[in-house]
Amino acid sequence: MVLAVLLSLSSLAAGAAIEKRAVPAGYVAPPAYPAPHGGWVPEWSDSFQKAAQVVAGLTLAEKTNLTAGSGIFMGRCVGNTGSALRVGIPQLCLQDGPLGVRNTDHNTAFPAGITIGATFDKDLMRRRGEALGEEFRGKGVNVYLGPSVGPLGRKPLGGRNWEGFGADPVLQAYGAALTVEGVQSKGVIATIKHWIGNEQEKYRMYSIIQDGISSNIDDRTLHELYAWPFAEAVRSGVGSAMVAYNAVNGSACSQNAYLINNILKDELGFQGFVMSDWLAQISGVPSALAGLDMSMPGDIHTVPLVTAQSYWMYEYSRSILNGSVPVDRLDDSVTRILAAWYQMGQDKDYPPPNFSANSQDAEGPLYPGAEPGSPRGVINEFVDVQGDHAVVAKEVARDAITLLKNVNGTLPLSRSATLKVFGTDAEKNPDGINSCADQGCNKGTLGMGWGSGSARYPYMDSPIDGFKSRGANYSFYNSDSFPSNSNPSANDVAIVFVTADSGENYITVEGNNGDRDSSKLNLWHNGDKLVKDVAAKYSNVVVVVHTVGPILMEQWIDLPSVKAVLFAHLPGQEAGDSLMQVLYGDVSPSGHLPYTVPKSEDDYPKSVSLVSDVVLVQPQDTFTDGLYVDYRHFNKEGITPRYAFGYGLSYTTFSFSDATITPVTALTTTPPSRPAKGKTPTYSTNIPAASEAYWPDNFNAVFRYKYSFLAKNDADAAAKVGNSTKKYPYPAGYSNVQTAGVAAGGAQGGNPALFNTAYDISVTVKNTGKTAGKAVAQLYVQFPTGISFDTPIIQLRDFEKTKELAAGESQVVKLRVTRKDLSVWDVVSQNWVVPNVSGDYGIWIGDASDSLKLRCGTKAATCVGGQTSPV
Ligand SMILES: *[C@@H]1O[C@H](CO)[C@@H](O)[C@H](O)[C@H]1NC(C)=O
Ligand SMILES: *[C@@H]1O[C@H](CO)[C@@H](O)[C@H](O)[C@H]1NC(C)=O
Ligand SMILES: *[C@@H]1O[C@H](CO)[C@@H](O)[C@H](O)[C@H]1NC(C)=O
Ligand SMILES: *[C@@H]1O[C@H](CO)[C@@H](O)[C@H](O)[C@H]1NC(C)=O
Ligand SMILES: *[C@@H]1O[C@H](CO)[C@@H](O)[C@H](O)[C@H]1NC(C)=O
Ligand SMILES: *[C@@H]1O[C@H](CO)[C@@H](O)[C@H](O)[C@H]1NC(C)=O
Ligand SMILES: *[C@@H]1O[C@H](CO)[C@@H](O)[C@H](O)[C@H]1NC(C)=O
Ligand SMILES: CC(=O)N[C@H]1CO[C@H](CO)[C@@H](O)[C@@H]1O
Repeated sequence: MVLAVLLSLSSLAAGAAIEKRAVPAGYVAPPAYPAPHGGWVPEWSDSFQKAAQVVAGLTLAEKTNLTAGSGIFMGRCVGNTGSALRVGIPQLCLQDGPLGVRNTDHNTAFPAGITIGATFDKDLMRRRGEALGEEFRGKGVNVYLGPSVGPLGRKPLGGRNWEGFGADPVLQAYGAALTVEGVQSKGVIATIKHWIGNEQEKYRMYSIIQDGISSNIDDRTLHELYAWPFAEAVRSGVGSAMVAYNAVNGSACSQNAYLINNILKDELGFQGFVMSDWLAQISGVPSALAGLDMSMPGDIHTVPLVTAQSYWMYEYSRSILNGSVPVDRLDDSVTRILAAWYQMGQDKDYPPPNFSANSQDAEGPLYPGAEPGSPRGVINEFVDVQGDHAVVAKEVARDAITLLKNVNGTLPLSRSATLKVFGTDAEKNPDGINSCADQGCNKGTLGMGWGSGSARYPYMDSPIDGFKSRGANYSFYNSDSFPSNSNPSANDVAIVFVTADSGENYITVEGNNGDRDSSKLNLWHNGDKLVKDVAAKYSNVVVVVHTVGPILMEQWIDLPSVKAVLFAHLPGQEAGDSLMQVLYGDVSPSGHLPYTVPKSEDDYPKSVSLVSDVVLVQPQDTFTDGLYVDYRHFNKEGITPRYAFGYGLSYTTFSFSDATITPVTALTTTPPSRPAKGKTPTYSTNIPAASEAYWPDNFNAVFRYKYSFLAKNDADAAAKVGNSTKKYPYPAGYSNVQTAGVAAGGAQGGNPALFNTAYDISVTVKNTGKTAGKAVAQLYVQFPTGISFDTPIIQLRDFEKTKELAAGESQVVKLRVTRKDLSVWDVVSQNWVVPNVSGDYGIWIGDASDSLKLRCGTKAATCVGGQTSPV
């Protein structure tokens, strides 16, 4: 991210003025003040009490020290807050990324978010989270910078979709909530990110020359799609949230009061702390008033590294003394941060960091950002945190593998098959598995995308390793061009490995600036040609795809010799044996697509194309597609995709039968009224003494390090302003009176009645084939006809994976729909409403979004099989 800023600085045209391009008419970023105090839900009240007691005894400089990072590269972790050691509060270590501890060693490189999404397995989602939690804790990380659910996956070319769980809010929600629960069960604070609308990489950041892209999102779409997974993460008690780089409705997410104060902290009842993405903060006072609680990494966004400048730290101390930020706003931020720390039990025996995100050396500069001249010391203890996590990592990689085509039982392979293996993706990067920083290249087996969401591989179990250890009879042609010497013979099975990659914007890979702006939806490295060339010479071709998201397969998918196709997604370090277990039939594949695979890029609405070619003005990205993202769009427009969302074959077959639907909580048009907010800590409104921020005598300051102290003169001058008659000159629309809260709120995630089960559904899943396998029961809701809200034809609301069922074996799977699942967000009443309480909702069950043959109706409370799928 730093690099991006420096690059834009170097291309700064002298004297160029920033032209404002107005957001389209109607999109507004309304004021929303004050920031709600945290601590009002019962689950957090003990932690808030403990935190408030500590905060009451802190000096001003200690408080502001805890709300910001000490600067980029100013400690072992990617983010390091200031401390208050006088009262035993250490610096907090914040570290990327969603799939493993980034930039270190002896860690597990887990399968990416998109891969766990493809398992549709809630138990695995949680167990992967627990393993991640153990690793972050083992390295001494206080705050895990994941999971990511923004981007949602609106743009198929978006660079970071693979960090999240799939292009559907409910799939994202389960991925997020279960990851949060798993990670936090180990005492690590999880971070739900990026709030919100960060759907493309290009133009995401504010710089000297250009404002970050504005995602213009209407209120209903925000609630029903983009905020949905955040709400579920909050409901799981997530301890922190990260705001996105971009703007929403023209206002930067880091200081968008409506988004942070009104929606996240009030309506969704978020009790933890809100941090900025790295260098996303663009102002001091406005971001504080808008509800930001922590500035990361502490630098100003325009010239990091160059100076000790910060929007907060000493400036925050100043703005408290001069009365520009009310004292209770700072107190609330610090209390939220410490409450999260207590909530996870980090006050007891939490290890300090024992790795360096900046260096692989054992010793080196303690503060690389202060070089030359940083004090030196031990920076890496090389602690092995892998435990037995390779087991769950491999299970995820294996159970995500999605079989899309399998003609005539080509798969599983027979043990004696003669294999010809093509494509560089089958074997490790010859330059070294970690030779590209942050995996910023696509060379060798693709186990993850690039950027801050990456981790180093401790090893890479490649597909070739897998073939070797199986004793397969194979020849490998380590090239992405078809070789002339492969000597095809009729019984050979050719296995072709192909990829599509993407990542974060600060690295460009093969012309792709994070987003797949150059490759588009095509395979990389002329993969289409390789598949076609192989298919021209071999009659049994299996294609294995490692991909960040949807690709175009039209050039070869229907070729008669392309017999089988598998998406292995992004398997992390466990790419080899996980695939072998599926290829050779130790297990049946059980992954399902976490997005739609189109036939053409034109299948998508124009509005989800990447915004490009914007110079100096704020790029505008207006979400006119509304609710119609991914399969919701294809269904609405009647476009048949190549493979539908939720699709995935097995080596066996399943039936879904004997479904039941049981009303649990009777519906009403609007939910019962919310519980009142509980008591929150009370804070003094008196501006503290200027002396609380004075530099201590003889303080040994680190060069460029961000401190919260002010020179005596500066502090006194600010205090003089604060003590003037003009108290609190806050912005227009500002109020410092805490509110009772909006109707749609009331608990973590929103009004608790929203999550009441409306109907329990059960279905018998039977393995009707000859081999063992796991099925995924997917539940989609169809709203009743005749309602006054336009709704997508079907929407995923629940899913459950069966255990491995032997041939002939059955399992009764339990699913449910909540009040929220049957509601729409009414922008007028600002509440979730059930559009017709006595309406006949269709609750459709099947194993793909386009294969739903079992319908339960809410009106008659009966279920009928053998139906025509609604899409
Ligand atoms: C964005 O503008 C739309 C249209 O006026 C409005 O409904 C929505 O609430 C706004 N969202 C935010 C986060 O300000
Ligand atoms: C702020 O944190 C830094 C880093 O731990 C520390 O050196 C400094 O003394 C702290 N300031 C206060 C006021 O405690
Ligand atoms: C108070 O200090 C902050 C931080 O330096 C500054 O942005 C703001 O303008 C100051 N307010 C007044 C009234 O001087
Ligand atoms: C499947 O196998 C049958 C019998 O061997 C053969 O007739 C048929 O052409 C095969 N189908 C395809 C698509 O290869
Ligand atoms: C591998 O397969 C080829 C072609 O079927 C065969 O000639 C050769 O003997 C096999 N090698 C082994 C070690 O089985
Ligand atoms: C604030 O101002 C009042 C009167 O203007 C003065 O009496 C008082 O000493 C001042 N307090 C501080 C802390 O400067
Ligand atoms: C609500 O659903 C019931 C039952 O299907 C139907 O009779 C009624 O007309 C619907 N009301 C509206 C306003 O659509
Ligand atoms: C398990 C282990 O070795 N933990 C170490 C991590 O590093 C800190 C120093 O920062 C040590 O105190 C821990 O013992």
